[in-house]
Amino acid sequence: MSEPTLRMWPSEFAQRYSELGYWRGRELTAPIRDQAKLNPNKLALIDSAGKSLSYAELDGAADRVASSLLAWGLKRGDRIILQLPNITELVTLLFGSIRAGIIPVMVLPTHREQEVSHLARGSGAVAYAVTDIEASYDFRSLAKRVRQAVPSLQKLLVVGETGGDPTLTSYSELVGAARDAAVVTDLDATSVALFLHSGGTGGLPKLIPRTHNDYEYNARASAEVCGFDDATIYLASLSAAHNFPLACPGILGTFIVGGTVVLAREPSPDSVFGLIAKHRVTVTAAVPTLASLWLEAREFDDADLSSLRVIQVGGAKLAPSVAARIHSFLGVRVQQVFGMAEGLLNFTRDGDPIDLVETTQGRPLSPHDEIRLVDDMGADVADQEVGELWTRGPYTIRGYVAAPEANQRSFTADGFYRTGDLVRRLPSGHLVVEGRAGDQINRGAEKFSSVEIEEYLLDHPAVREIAVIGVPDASLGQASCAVVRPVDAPPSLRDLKDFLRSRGVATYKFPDRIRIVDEIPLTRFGKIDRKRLLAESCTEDVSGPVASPA
Ligand code: OOB
Repeated sequence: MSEPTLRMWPSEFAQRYSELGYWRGRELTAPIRDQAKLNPNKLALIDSAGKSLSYAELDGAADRVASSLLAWGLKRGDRIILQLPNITELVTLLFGSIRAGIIPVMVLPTHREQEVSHLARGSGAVAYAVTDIEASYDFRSLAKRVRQAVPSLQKLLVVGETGGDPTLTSYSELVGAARDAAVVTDLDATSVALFLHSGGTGGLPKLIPRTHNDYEYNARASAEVCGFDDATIYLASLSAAHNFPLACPGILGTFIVGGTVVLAREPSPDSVFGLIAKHRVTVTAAVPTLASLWLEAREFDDADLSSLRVIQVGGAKLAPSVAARIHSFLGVRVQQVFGMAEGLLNFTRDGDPIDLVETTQGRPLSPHDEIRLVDDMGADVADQEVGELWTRGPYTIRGYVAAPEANQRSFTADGFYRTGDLVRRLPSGHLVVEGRAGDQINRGAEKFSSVEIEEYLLDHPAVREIAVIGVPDASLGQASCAVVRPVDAPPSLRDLKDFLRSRGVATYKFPDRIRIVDEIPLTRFGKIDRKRLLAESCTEDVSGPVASPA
């Protein structure tokens, strides 16, 4: 496919970030090679199945994966979709691809045909790596359906059983056959190392190009601010396809300082507490709903968590009461992290007063993160007023891939990313997230665009008009509510969910509630009046508990 034009940092910014020593001109996996030389036998990685790799083994595995993928027929610049749980092979495939100059596209295990096909088309992916069966879902069938829908994507790699299907390639056979040879890389550090995906505004998720330079800085600077060192034992409990556990500081930040990463295949309290006790984990990251779940479970669990010093919490707003309980009940320090796959990260710091740690979402990572808080007209708001957060800096992208309309909407002419977050800044520089502008729903830290779901549901025969809105919810922060003007007999919530499932949409985007109306209010520009709908709120909860499986 023809290369989509990437919007990158103008040369004067690139030069400044290099001169400041933020951008080091190194390939993203080079720090692993460094550690393999410095501490070859140090434990780098261990997963829930007990599979472990020293730094020398991790470095060797990345080389073997790199040469295997090239021998398989992939070329530098090709894109490979990675959709795997937190297992060793996710890490080796990620670093092996990057080292070979094959660009991984990070997809969540919860994504289905709609999301994966969209990201595969947008990236022009030629290969797709999945597991066999995970949580009773057959990812091989999903991969085959996506292959049928996306002509560029022909090569499917399975970590696990191929089930005898000759059109699927087995990871262990492919990589097992590779010779041991260090891959020599001469990759341009200003080029794209990997693609993350956005939570989505105005439709389906978009591709976020992260370069070797900016992503290495992202992880290294995060590790420094969070005090990670070679004694750090980091537990990745959230999906490693997400920026937070991957590089904030996460897996990559831990490797940069020579610590140890533990991978949790699933984030249930049993699994996580067991791993913390077994591996003497010192730090982990959670979204607020997960942190609350751990807190509840801790009432009945006496696993030895004495090694744990910090829980980083981010992805959605953390209630101060939950932050306080993590301190008082778990005896663990909380660090709030307000970040985005597009770049900007904010952290509360170790020495911050406790009230700032519990009630703010931290302050920017880099001295060169530029922050503006603006009103509807793009003018700076007064001190301590709420405004929309705009940002640019050494690790915040300048544009999405192949998304000219989104770029027009989400980036200013002078390169600021319009986050859509409504934020207040305290005199200390700490930011407090007060809400969101626009159409994004943040359901327990899983984000999606209401417009995307409205578009699918408009095809439902019983739906004449529809608006999907985020409504306050005690356990999820926000739940989604479908406000429906029916054609005739109203559809049930179950009907809508079944319809979305048949379309191959990720389950977390299914509405939690439904409200039947005679009319959907519109603004004077003819758009759905979300503010008015929200004010009327979704009181008719016919779905039962929102956290129940869809
Ligand atoms: C993280 O990244 P994304 O890309 O999944 O979501 C970004 C959005 C932000 O724009 C904001 O709306 C929300 O998620 N968010 C928070 C938050 N952290 C993220 N809202 C309130 N409080 C927080 N602490 O979610 C992400 C990426 C890197 C590190 C941490 C989170």
